[in-house]
Amino acid sequence: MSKPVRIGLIGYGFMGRTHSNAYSQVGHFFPKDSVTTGHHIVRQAVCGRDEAKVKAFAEKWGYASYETDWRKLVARPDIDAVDICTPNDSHAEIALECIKHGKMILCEKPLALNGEQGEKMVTAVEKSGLPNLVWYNYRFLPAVTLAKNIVAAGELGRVFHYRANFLQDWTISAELPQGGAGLWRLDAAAAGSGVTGDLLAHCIDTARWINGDITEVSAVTETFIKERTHTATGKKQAVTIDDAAIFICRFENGSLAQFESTRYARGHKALYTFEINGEKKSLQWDLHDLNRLNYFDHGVPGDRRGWASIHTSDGDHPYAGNWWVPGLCLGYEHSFTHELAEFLKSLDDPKAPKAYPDFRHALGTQYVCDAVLESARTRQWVKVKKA
Ligand code: SOE
Repeated sequence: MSKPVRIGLIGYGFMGRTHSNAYSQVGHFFPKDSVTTGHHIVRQAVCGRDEAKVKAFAEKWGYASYETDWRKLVARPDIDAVDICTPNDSHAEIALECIKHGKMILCEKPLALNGEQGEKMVTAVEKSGLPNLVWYNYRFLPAVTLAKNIVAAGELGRVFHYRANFLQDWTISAELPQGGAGLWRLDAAAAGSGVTGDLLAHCIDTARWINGDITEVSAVTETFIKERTHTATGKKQAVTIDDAAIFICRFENGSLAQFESTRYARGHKALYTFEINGEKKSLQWDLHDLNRLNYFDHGVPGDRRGWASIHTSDGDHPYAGNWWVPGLCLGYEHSFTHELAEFLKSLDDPKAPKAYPDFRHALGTQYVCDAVLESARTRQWVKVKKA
Protein backbone atom coordinates (compact mmCIF):
# COMPACT_ATOMS: atom_id res chain seq x y z
CA MET A 1 0.00 0.00 0.00
CA SER A 2 1.42 3.40 -0.96
CA LYS A 3 2.27 5.61 2.01
CA PRO A 4 1.49 9.34 2.00
CA VAL A 5 4.27 11.89 2.40
CA ARG A 6 2.37 14.87 3.76
CA ILE A 7 4.26 17.99 2.76
CA GLY A 8 4.43 21.22 4.74
CA LEU A 9 5.87 23.96 2.54
CA ILE A 10 7.41 26.99 4.26
CA GLY A 11 7.73 29.99 1.92
CA TYR A 12 5.79 30.44 -1.29
CA GLY A 13 7.91 32.64 -3.55
CA PHE A 14 9.51 31.56 -6.84
CA MET A 15 10.92 28.34 -5.33
CA GLY A 16 7.67 27.58 -3.50
CA ARG A 17 6.00 27.55 -6.91
CA THR A 18 8.59 25.34 -8.61
CA HIS A 19 8.39 22.80 -5.78
CA SER A 20 4.59 22.91 -5.63
CA ASN A 21 4.49 22.22 -9.36
CA ALA A 22 6.70 19.16 -8.78
CA TYR A 23 4.44 17.99 -5.94
CA SER A 24 1.42 18.14 -8.20
CA GLN A 25 3.14 16.48 -11.20
CA VAL A 26 5.22 13.69 -9.72
CA GLY A 27 2.37 11.23 -9.12
CA HIS A 28 1.15 11.55 -12.70
CA PHE A 29 4.49 11.02 -14.42
CA PHE A 30 6.40 8.90 -11.90
CA PRO A 31 3.48 6.88 -10.54
CA LYS A 32 3.97 4.61 -7.60
CA ASP A 33 3.86 1.43 -9.68
CA SER A 34 6.92 2.39 -11.73
CA VAL A 35 9.63 4.59 -10.26
CA THR A 36 8.01 5.34 -6.93
CA THR A 37 6.53 2.15 -5.61
CA GLY A 38 5.25 2.90 -2.18
CA HIS A 39 5.13 6.64 -1.46
CA HIS A 40 2.99 9.44 -2.75
CA ILE A 41 2.88 13.18 -2.13
CA VAL A 42 0.07 14.95 -0.31
CA ARG A 43 0.06 18.74 -0.37
CA GLN A 44 -0.93 19.11 3.27
CA ALA A 45 -0.07 22.68 4.29
CA VAL A 46 1.75 25.82 3.22
CA CYS A 47 3.10 28.50 5.53
CA GLY A 48 3.70 32.23 5.04
CA ARG A 49 3.39 35.33 7.22
CA ASP A 50 0.78 37.16 5.12
CA GLU A 51 -2.50 35.32 5.75
CA ALA A 52 -4.36 36.55 2.67
CA LYS A 53 -1.47 35.69 0.37
CA VAL A 54 -0.74 32.29 1.87
CA LYS A 55 -4.43 31.37 1.78
CA ALA A 56 -4.60 32.33 -1.90
CA PHE A 57 -1.45 30.28 -2.59
CA ALA A 58 -2.92 27.25 -0.81
CA GLU A 59 -6.06 27.46 -2.93
CA LYS A 60 -4.18 27.97 -6.18
CA TRP A 61 -1.66 25.16 -5.66
CA GLY A 62 -3.96 22.66 -3.94
CA TYR A 63 -2.69 22.66 -0.35
CA ALA A 64 -5.29 21.39 2.12
CA SER A 65 -4.51 24.02 4.75
CA TYR A 66 -2.24 26.92 5.65
CA GLU A 67 -0.33 28.35 8.62
CA THR A 68 1.16 31.77 9.32
CA ASP A 69 3.69 30.56 11.94
CA TRP A 70 6.33 28.14 10.68
CA ARG A 71 6.88 26.64 14.14
CA LYS A 72 3.22 25.58 14.21
CA LEU A 73 3.56 23.93 10.84
CA VAL A 74 6.68 22.04 11.88
CA ALA A 75 4.96 20.79 15.05
CA ARG A 76 1.85 19.52 13.28
CA PRO A 77 1.43 15.74 13.60
CA ASP A 78 -0.16 15.56 10.14
CA ILE A 79 3.07 16.76 8.43
CA ASP A 80 5.69 14.15 7.44
CA ALA A 81 8.14 16.29 5.46
CA VAL A 82 8.94 20.00 5.55
CA ASP A 83 10.07 21.88 2.46
CA ILE A 84 12.16 24.92 3.43
CA CYS A 85 11.73 27.60 0.76
CA THR A 86 12.64 30.61 2.89
CA PRO A 87 15.65 32.92 2.48
CA ASN A 88 18.99 31.32 3.35
CA ASP A 89 19.33 32.86 6.83
CA SER A 90 16.49 30.71 8.21
CA HIS A 91 17.38 27.33 6.66
CA ALA A 92 19.44 26.16 9.65
CA GLU A 93 16.97 27.25 12.33
CA ILE A 94 13.99 25.67 10.58
CA ALA A 95 15.88 22.47 9.72
CA LEU A 96 17.01 21.98 13.33
CA GLU A 97 13.42 22.44 14.53
CA CYS A 98 12.20 19.92 11.92
CA ILE A 99 14.72 17.39 13.19
CA LYS A 100 13.45 17.87 16.77
CA HIS A 101 9.96 17.05 15.51
CA GLY A 102 11.09 14.05 13.45
CA LYS A 103 10.23 15.55 10.04
CA MET A 104 11.94 14.71 6.79
CA ILE A 105 13.45 17.81 5.19
CA LEU A 106 13.62 19.09 1.62
CA CYS A 107 15.68 22.28 1.80
CA GLU A 108 16.15 24.92 -0.90
CA LYS A 109 19.77 25.57 -1.93
CA PRO A 110 22.24 26.67 -0.71
CA LEU A 111 22.16 24.51 2.42
CA ALA A 112 22.95 27.37 4.81
CA LEU A 113 24.63 30.76 5.17
CA ASN A 114 28.03 29.08 5.55
CA GLY A 115 29.81 25.81 6.30
CA GLU A 116 29.65 26.29 10.06
CA GLN A 117 25.84 26.37 10.03
CA GLY A 118 25.77 23.57 7.48
CA GLU A 119 27.87 21.32 9.74
CA LYS A 120 25.30 21.65 12.55
CA MET A 121 22.53 20.69 10.13
CA VAL A 122 24.44 17.67 8.83
CA THR A 123 25.38 16.42 12.30
CA ALA A 124 21.81 16.71 13.56
CA VAL A 125 20.12 15.21 10.52
CA GLU A 126 22.53 12.29 10.26
CA LYS A 127 22.09 11.52 13.98
CA SER A 128 18.32 11.53 13.49
CA GLY A 129 18.42 9.27 10.44
CA LEU A 130 15.73 11.43 8.80
CA PRO A 131 15.72 11.56 4.99
CA ASN A 132 17.02 14.93 3.76
CA LEU A 133 17.43 16.56 0.39
CA VAL A 134 18.70 19.87 -1.02
CA TRP A 135 17.09 21.27 -4.16
CA TYR A 136 20.04 21.37 -6.56
CA ASN A 137 17.67 20.83 -9.45
CA TYR A 138 19.81 21.22 -12.59
CA ARG A 139 21.38 17.78 -12.17
CA PHE A 140 18.01 16.25 -12.99
CA LEU A 141 17.62 17.60 -16.51
CA PRO A 142 17.96 14.66 -18.93
CA ALA A 143 20.98 16.15 -20.74
CA VAL A 144 22.83 16.87 -17.48
CA THR A 145 22.15 13.39 -16.09
CA LEU A 146 23.29 11.93 -19.41
CA ALA A 147 26.56 13.89 -19.09
CA LYS A 148 27.01 12.46 -15.59
CA ASN A 149 26.33 8.91 -16.86
CA ILE A 150 28.81 9.27 -19.74
CA VAL A 151 31.56 10.51 -17.40
CA ALA A 152 30.72 7.86 -14.75
CA ALA A 153 31.08 5.15 -17.40
CA GLY A 154 34.65 6.36 -17.95
CA GLU A 155 33.99 7.28 -21.58
CA LEU A 156 35.95 10.53 -21.44
CA GLY A 157 39.11 8.80 -20.26
CA ARG A 158 41.24 11.16 -18.21
CA VAL A 159 39.44 14.45 -17.56
CA PHE A 160 41.58 17.54 -18.13
CA HIS A 161 39.20 20.48 -17.88
CA TYR A 162 35.85 21.57 -16.43
CA ARG A 163 34.45 24.98 -17.30
CA ALA A 164 31.19 26.51 -16.05
CA ASN A 165 29.38 29.85 -16.16
CA PHE A 166 26.16 31.13 -14.66
CA LEU A 167 25.45 34.57 -16.08
CA GLN A 168 22.57 36.95 -15.34
CA ASP A 169 21.96 40.69 -15.72
CA TRP A 170 19.07 41.58 -13.41
CA THR A 171 20.90 43.69 -10.78
CA ILE A 172 22.67 46.17 -13.04
CA SER A 173 20.37 49.07 -12.11
CA ALA A 174 21.66 51.00 -9.07
CA GLU A 175 18.01 51.88 -8.29
CA LEU A 176 17.18 48.28 -7.37
CA PRO A 177 16.79 48.06 -3.58
CA GLN A 178 18.18 45.29 -1.37
CA GLY A 179 16.02 43.23 1.01
CA GLY A 180 12.43 42.01 0.76
CA ALA A 181 10.69 39.52 -1.52
CA GLY A 182 13.11 38.24 -4.15
CA LEU A 183 15.57 41.04 -3.39
CA TRP A 184 16.77 39.41 -0.16
CA ARG A 185 19.30 37.83 -2.55
CA LEU A 186 21.08 41.21 -2.54
CA ASP A 187 21.21 41.44 1.24
CA ALA A 188 24.16 39.53 2.70
CA ALA A 189 22.46 39.18 6.09
CA ALA A 190 19.66 37.15 4.49
CA ALA A 191 21.55 35.47 1.67
CA GLY A 192 25.00 34.83 3.20
CA SER A 193 26.65 35.73 -0.10
CA GLY A 194 25.75 37.00 -3.54
CA VAL A 195 26.27 35.07 -6.74
CA THR A 196 28.57 32.60 -4.99
CA GLY A 197 25.78 30.97 -2.95
CA ASP A 198 23.03 31.75 -5.44
CA LEU A 199 24.51 30.82 -8.81
CA LEU A 200 28.02 29.38 -8.46
CA ALA A 201 26.57 26.91 -5.95
CA HIS A 202 24.53 25.34 -8.78
CA CYS A 203 27.63 25.05 -10.98
CA ILE A 204 29.67 23.62 -8.11
CA ASP A 205 27.00 21.06 -7.23
CA THR A 206 26.82 19.79 -10.81
CA ALA A 207 30.61 19.82 -11.18
CA ARG A 208 31.25 17.87 -7.96
CA TRP A 209 28.56 15.36 -8.93
CA ILE A 210 30.04 14.79 -12.37
CA ASN A 211 33.77 15.33 -11.81
CA GLY A 212 34.37 14.70 -8.10
CA ASP A 213 35.66 16.86 -5.26
CA ILE A 214 37.33 20.24 -5.65
CA THR A 215 40.50 20.47 -3.55
CA GLU A 216 41.67 24.12 -3.78
CA VAL A 217 40.47 27.39 -5.24
CA SER A 218 41.73 30.84 -6.17
CA ALA A 219 39.03 33.46 -6.60
CA VAL A 220 38.20 37.09 -7.30
CA THR A 221 34.89 38.72 -6.45
CA GLU A 222 33.53 42.23 -6.99
CA THR A 223 30.67 44.32 -5.69
CA PHE A 224 29.92 46.76 -8.51
CA ILE A 225 27.17 48.75 -6.79
CA LYS A 226 28.42 49.67 -3.34
CA GLU A 227 25.21 51.05 -1.79
CA ARG A 228 21.53 50.31 -2.26
CA THR A 229 18.39 51.41 -0.44
CA HIS A 230 17.29 48.72 2.00
CA THR A 231 13.61 47.83 1.66
CA ALA A 232 13.25 47.39 5.44
CA THR A 233 14.68 50.80 6.45
CA GLY A 234 14.20 52.90 3.31
CA LYS A 235 17.82 54.02 3.82
CA LYS A 236 20.92 53.58 1.69
CA GLN A 237 23.06 50.78 3.09
CA ALA A 238 26.36 49.24 2.09
CA VAL A 239 26.02 46.26 -0.25
CA THR A 240 28.15 43.41 1.04
CA ILE A 241 27.26 40.61 -1.34
CA ASP A 242 29.50 39.57 -4.23
CA ASP A 243 27.93 40.77 -7.49
CA ALA A 244 30.36 38.68 -9.53
CA ALA A 245 32.66 35.79 -8.64
CA ILE A 246 35.26 34.05 -10.75
CA PHE A 247 37.49 31.22 -9.60
CA ILE A 248 39.95 28.71 -10.85
CA CYS A 249 40.45 25.40 -9.07
CA ARG A 250 41.84 21.90 -8.99
CA PHE A 251 39.75 18.76 -8.72
CA GLU A 252 40.85 15.66 -6.84
CA ASN A 253 41.11 13.80 -10.17
CA GLY A 254 43.81 16.23 -11.31
CA SER A 255 41.66 18.26 -13.71
CA LEU A 256 41.76 22.05 -13.79
CA ALA A 257 38.68 24.22 -13.88
CA GLN A 258 37.33 27.72 -14.19
CA PHE A 259 33.97 29.02 -12.98
CA GLU A 260 32.32 32.40 -13.49
CA SER A 261 29.05 33.83 -12.18
CA THR A 262 27.70 37.33 -12.32
CA ARG A 263 24.49 39.35 -12.33
CA TYR A 264 26.13 41.98 -14.55
CA ALA A 265 26.45 40.17 -17.90
CA ARG A 266 24.13 42.42 -19.91
CA GLY A 267 21.93 40.32 -22.18
CA HIS A 268 22.18 37.09 -20.22
CA LYS A 269 19.16 36.15 -18.08
CA ALA A 270 20.15 32.71 -16.81
CA LEU A 271 22.95 31.37 -18.98
CA TYR A 272 24.20 28.31 -17.15
CA THR A 273 26.72 26.43 -19.28
CA PHE A 274 29.35 23.79 -18.65
CA GLU A 275 31.95 21.97 -20.70
CA ILE A 276 34.13 18.99 -19.82
CA ASN A 277 37.18 18.04 -21.85
CA GLY A 278 38.51 14.52 -21.55
CA GLU A 279 41.20 12.56 -23.33
CA LYS A 280 38.68 10.76 -25.57
CA LYS A 281 35.53 12.90 -25.55
CA SER A 282 34.22 16.34 -24.65
CA LEU A 283 30.75 17.32 -23.45
CA GLN A 284 29.03 20.68 -23.48
CA TRP A 285 25.67 21.84 -22.11
CA ASP A 286 23.73 25.10 -22.13
CA LEU A 287 20.62 25.86 -20.05
CA HIS A 288 19.17 27.92 -22.90
CA ASP A 289 19.08 24.78 -25.03
CA LEU A 290 18.57 22.43 -22.13
CA ASN A 291 17.38 19.36 -23.99
CA ARG A 292 20.64 19.06 -25.93
CA LEU A 293 23.96 17.60 -24.88
CA ASN A 294 26.79 18.47 -27.24
CA TYR A 295 29.16 15.57 -27.64
CA PHE A 296 32.53 15.28 -29.32
CA ASP A 297 33.96 11.79 -29.80
CA HIS A 298 37.58 11.61 -30.89
CA GLY A 299 37.08 7.88 -31.52
CA VAL A 300 35.14 8.28 -34.76
CA PRO A 301 37.09 8.33 -38.08
CA GLY A 302 38.82 11.67 -38.62
CA ASP A 303 36.78 12.68 -41.66
CA ARG A 304 33.46 12.24 -39.70
CA ARG A 305 34.68 13.74 -36.46
CA GLY A 306 32.82 16.76 -35.11
CA TRP A 307 30.50 18.01 -32.41
CA ALA A 308 27.23 16.08 -32.33
CA SER A 309 24.16 17.46 -30.67
CA ILE A 310 22.13 14.85 -28.80
CA HIS A 311 18.49 15.81 -28.29
CA THR A 312 17.88 14.01 -25.00
CA SER A 313 14.17 13.48 -25.57
CA ASP A 314 14.11 9.84 -26.60
CA GLY A 315 12.60 7.13 -24.41
CA ASP A 316 16.00 5.84 -23.33
CA HIS A 317 17.30 9.21 -22.15
CA PRO A 318 17.21 9.83 -18.40
CA TYR A 319 13.67 10.65 -17.20
CA ALA A 320 12.43 11.49 -20.73
CA GLY A 321 10.48 8.23 -21.15
CA ASN A 322 8.25 9.17 -18.21
CA TRP A 323 6.85 12.18 -20.06
CA TRP A 324 5.52 12.58 -23.58
CA VAL A 325 6.44 10.81 -26.82
CA PRO A 326 10.02 10.82 -28.18
CA GLY A 327 11.24 14.14 -29.58
CA LEU A 328 9.13 16.43 -27.43
CA CYS A 329 10.91 18.87 -25.16
CA LEU A 330 11.09 19.12 -21.40
CA GLY A 331 11.79 22.34 -19.51
CA TYR A 332 13.31 23.86 -16.37
CA GLU A 333 10.36 22.82 -14.19
CA HIS A 334 10.81 19.12 -14.92
CA SER A 335 14.15 19.07 -13.10
CA PHE A 336 12.34 19.57 -9.77
CA THR A 337 9.88 16.75 -10.49
CA HIS A 338 12.77 14.42 -11.31
CA GLU A 339 14.61 15.29 -8.11
CA LEU A 340 11.44 14.64 -6.13
CA ALA A 341 10.89 11.31 -7.92
CA GLU A 342 14.41 10.26 -6.86
CA PHE A 343 13.62 11.25 -3.27
CA LEU A 344 10.44 9.15 -3.25
CA LYS A 345 12.27 6.26 -4.86
CA SER A 346 14.82 6.33 -2.08
CA LEU A 347 12.07 6.34 0.59
CA ASP A 348 10.82 3.15 -1.04
CA ASP A 349 14.27 1.58 -0.90
CA PRO A 350 16.38 3.40 1.72
CA LYS A 351 19.34 1.03 1.25
CA ALA A 352 19.80 1.84 -2.46
CA PRO A 353 22.41 4.52 -3.28
CA LYS A 354 20.82 7.97 -3.13
CA ALA A 355 20.46 9.64 -6.54
CA TYR A 356 19.91 13.14 -5.14
CA PRO A 357 21.99 15.66 -3.18
CA ASP A 358 21.52 15.34 0.58
CA PHE A 359 22.69 17.71 3.32
CA ARG A 360 26.18 16.20 3.36
CA HIS A 361 26.71 16.66 -0.35
CA ALA A 362 25.37 20.20 -0.11
CA LEU A 363 27.80 20.84 2.76
CA GLY A 364 30.64 19.93 0.39
CA THR A 365 29.32 22.53 -2.05
CA GLN A 366 29.02 25.03 0.81
CA TYR A 367 32.68 24.44 1.69
CA VAL A 368 33.68 25.29 -1.89
CA CYS A 369 31.58 28.49 -1.70
CA ASP A 370 33.22 29.41 1.62
CA ALA A 371 36.67 28.79 0.12
CA VAL A 372 35.83 30.99 -2.90
CA LEU A 373 34.82 33.88 -0.64
CA GLU A 374 37.85 33.42 1.61
CA SER A 375 40.22 33.28 -1.34
CA ALA A 376 38.76 36.47 -2.79
CA ARG A 377 39.11 38.20 0.59
CA THR A 378 42.66 37.03 1.32
CA ARG A 379 43.91 36.96 -2.29
CA GLN A 380 45.36 33.51 -1.58
CA TRP A 381 44.75 29.96 -2.80
CA VAL A 382 42.46 28.24 -0.26
CA LYS A 383 42.18 24.51 0.41
CA VAL A 384 38.60 23.20 0.45
CA LYS A 385 37.37 21.29 3.51
CA LYS A 386 36.09 17.79 2.83
CA ALA A 387 32.47 17.12 3.75
C1 SOE B 1 18.44 33.97 -9.05
O1 SOE B 1 17.97 34.82 -10.00
C2 SOE B 1 17.92 32.56 -9.32
O2 SOE B 1 16.52 32.56 -9.23
C3 SOE B 1 18.48 31.57 -8.30
O3 SOE B 1 18.09 31.90 -6.98
C4 SOE B 1 18.09 30.17 -8.67
O4 SOE B 1 18.68 29.23 -7.78
C5 SOE B 1 18.57 29.87 -10.11
O5 SOE B 1 18.21 28.59 -10.48
C6 SOE B 1 17.98 30.88 -11.07
O6 SOE B 1 18.32 32.17 -10.63
